[in-house]
Amino acid sequence: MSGGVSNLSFSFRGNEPVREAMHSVFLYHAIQVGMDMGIVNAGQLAVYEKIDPVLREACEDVVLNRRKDSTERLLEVAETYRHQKGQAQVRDESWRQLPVDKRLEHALVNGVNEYVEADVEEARLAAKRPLDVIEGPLMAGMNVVGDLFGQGKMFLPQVVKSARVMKQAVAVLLPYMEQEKDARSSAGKILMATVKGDVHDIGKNIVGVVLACNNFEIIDLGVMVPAQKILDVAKAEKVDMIGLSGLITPSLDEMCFVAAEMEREGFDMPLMIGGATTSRVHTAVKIHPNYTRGQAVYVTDASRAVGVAQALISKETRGSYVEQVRAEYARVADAHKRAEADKQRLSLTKARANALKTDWEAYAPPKPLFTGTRVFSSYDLAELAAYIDWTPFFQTWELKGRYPAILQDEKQGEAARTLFADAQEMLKKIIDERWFNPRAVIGFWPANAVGDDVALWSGESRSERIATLHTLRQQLSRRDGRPNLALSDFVAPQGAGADYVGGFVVTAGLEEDKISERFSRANDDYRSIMTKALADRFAEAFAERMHERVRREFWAYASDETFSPEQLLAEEYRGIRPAPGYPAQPDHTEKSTLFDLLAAERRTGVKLTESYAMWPGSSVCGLYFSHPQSHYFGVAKVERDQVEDYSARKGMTIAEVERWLSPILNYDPASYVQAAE
Ligand code: B12
Repeated sequence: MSGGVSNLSFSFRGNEPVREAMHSVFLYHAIQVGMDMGIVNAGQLAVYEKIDPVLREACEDVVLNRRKDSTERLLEVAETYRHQKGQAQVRDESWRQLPVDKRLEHALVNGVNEYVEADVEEARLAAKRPLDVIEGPLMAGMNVVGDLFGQGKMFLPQVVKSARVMKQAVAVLLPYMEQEKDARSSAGKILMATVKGDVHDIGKNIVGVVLACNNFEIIDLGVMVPAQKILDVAKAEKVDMIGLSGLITPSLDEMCFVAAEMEREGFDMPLMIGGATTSRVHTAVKIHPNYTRGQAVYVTDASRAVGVAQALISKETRGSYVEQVRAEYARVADAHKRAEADKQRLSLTKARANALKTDWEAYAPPKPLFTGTRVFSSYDLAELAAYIDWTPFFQTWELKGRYPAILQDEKQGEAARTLFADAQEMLKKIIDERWFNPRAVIGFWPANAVGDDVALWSGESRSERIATLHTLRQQLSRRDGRPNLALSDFVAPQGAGADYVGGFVVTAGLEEDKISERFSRANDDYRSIMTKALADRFAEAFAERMHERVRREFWAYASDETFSPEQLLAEEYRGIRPAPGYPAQPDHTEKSTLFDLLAAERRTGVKLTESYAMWPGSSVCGLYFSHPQSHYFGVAKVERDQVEDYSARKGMTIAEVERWLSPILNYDPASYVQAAE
C-alpha cells in the first residue's frame, strides 16, 4: 500500500504545523494497517507523540472520519496555528549577523546556498581583486570542509552541498576575473574519465567534486572515453595526473590498456584507479606492471582520493609515497600468486559429475502465460517507488548502514536524514513531473538444458533452436557435499520436461543523463548526482517489480505470493533473476544473446557498448529461472579446461574467452601458453 501523503493537507497550504500534524497522524494510523510506502518530506514530519493533543485530536477526527463536525472543528483549531512556523522551519539565522567572511565560511560548511550571491558580491566589493575572495574566505571555508571530511566529522552529501556553494560562488566571480583566470592557484590539474565501453560515472563525479573541494582543478571527460582521447587531452592540458573509473569487469582490461598506452607514449604522471570492480590486487597485479615509468595507484573511495592525490602531486612526498606503494604492490602480487597456487580446483569433468541432482521425473515445470516478448512503456513511477531499496542509495553517498536504521544512527543519522529528505523531495518531483520514462521488455521461451548450456526453442515441438544461453560451472573443490553449480542445472534437461526460461531488460529511462547534466551545468552537482542515484534506484526497483509480476502474473507460478518489500529484498520468493556480469554468470557477452532475443535496443532504447555496458547507466538485464531449487551462487575461478570447452560452445576463440573472463581465470593465460610450448 503506498501513496503521496501531502495531498491530504493541500487545503492547509501555508499552515505548516497543521500540515505536518495531518501527515504524521495519517502515517501513524496508515502504517499500522499496512501502508508500507509513502512519499513525504521526511525533514518536515512532526513526531506523533509531540503533536499538541488538541491539534492531534482534531486531525485524527478528520483522518479517521470520527465525527460529523470534524472538518469545522479542524478549521477552527487550524486558525490558531496559521502564523506559527512548522518545526522543521524554525531555523537559526543568527549567523547572518556575522562578518561576510564568516558568513561565507558558514554557508560553505553548512551547504547553504540561499545567500551565496549576495554575500559573494559583498565580499567582492570589499576585496581588492575578485580572486582574493576565492583565495581568501572561500578557500578558508573549503579548507574547513576538507578538514572536517578528513576527520570523519562531515559526510559526503554535506561535502557535495558545500561544493555546490563553492561552485555557485565562483560562478558569481568569474565574469569579473576573466583577465586573471590564469592567476588562480590550484593544488594540481587532474583529468578524470570513465573508460571506453563503460557508462557509470557517479563514483567518478563524486571523486571529482571532493577533489575540487580541495582545490584540485578537474577536467572531466565524461564516460566511454577512448584511451587515445585521454592521452591527447592529458598532454594538451598539461595535467598533473589521470584518474580512471569503471563499473564492470571489462573495464579492468581497458584500464590495463590505458596504462600500457601511457607507458608507450612516454608518460610518467601518476594514474589513479577507481570504481566498483577495481581493486588493490588488480591494480597491483595487472595494471601496475603495464606502467613502470609512472605509478598506478588504486583508490578505494572519495574520502581517500584527496590524501592520495596530495601525496602524489607534491614533489616532496611523491618519491617516498611511490616507493611505499611499490613495496605494497610487490607484497600484494606475491601474496596473490601464493594464494592462487594454493587453490584447489576440480577438472570440468569432475565438476560436472557433481552437478545439482534434481528429480526431474517428480517435477512439472510451470508454463508461462505467454511465450515471446512483451513491452512495457512509460511504466508508472509511483508504483516503482514502492519497490526502492534505499540501503544502496546511502552507500552511494558513502553513508554506511542499513535503511531505515541509518536514519537513527548516532554518528551519521543527521546527515542521513537530511539526505533522505532531499531525496524524497526530488523523488516526488520525478514522479509528479514524470522526469523519467521507465521502459522494459520481458520474454519467455521454451527451454531445456543441454549440458552446461540452455537451448531456447522456437515452439513447443522443441525441435528448432533459436538461441543458446551459455553458462559456467563452479570448479571449486567441495568437501562439504555441496554441488558444483551452473545455471543450466536449474532447467530441465532435454527430454526431461517442457521447461521455460525468461529474460528481461529494464531501464529507468533515457532521460537520466540530460537531466543530470542540466543540474551540473547549473553548478549543482548535488542534484546532478542525486538524479543519477535515484535513477539507479528506479532501475533496480523496476527489475524487482517486474520479477514480482513475472512470478505472480506472467509465469504465474506464484500467483498468490504476497511478500512485503523487505521480504522481496531478502529474496524469499521462488525463482531467481541472475544478470550477466553477476557472480552466477560472470560473462558479460551473454547480454548480446539476450538483447537479440528481446530486440531490446529497438524496444527500450537501451544500447550495449563495446564492453557490454548498457546505456543509459540505470539499466538492468537478466534471466528468469523458476525452479524451486534455483538460487544465486558465485561461479568463482575457472580452469583452462572449462575455458576451452566454453570457447568451443560459444564459437569464440580461446583468447577471446580469456579476455572476457580474465578476472575469473584461475591461471595466467600468458604463462599457460609458455608452459604448453
Ligand atoms: C548501484 C549498482 C548498479 C546500478 C547502477 C549502475 C550504473 N549506473 O552504472 C544498477 C542497478 C543500474 C546496476 C546495473 C548493473 N550492474 Co551493478 N552494481 C551496483 C552496485 C550495487 C553499486 C555501484 C555504485 O553505484 N556504487 C556507488 C558509487 C558511488 O561507487 P563507485 O562507482 O564504486 O565509486 C566510488 C569508488 O569506487 C571510487 N571511485 C570510483 N571511480 C573512481 C575514479 C577515481 C579516479 C578514483 C580516485 C576513485 C574512484 O570513489 C567512488 C566514491 O566513493 C555494485 C556493487 C558494489 N557494491 O559496488 C554493482 C555492480 C557494480 N554491478 C554489477 C553488474 C554486473 C551490473 C550489471 C551488468 C548487471 C546487469 N546485467 O544488468 C548492470 C550494468 C549496468 C550498466 N549500465 O551497464 C557488478 C559488476 C561485476 C562485474 N563482473 O562486472 C557489481 C560489482 C555487483 C556484483 N557484485 O556483481 N548496478
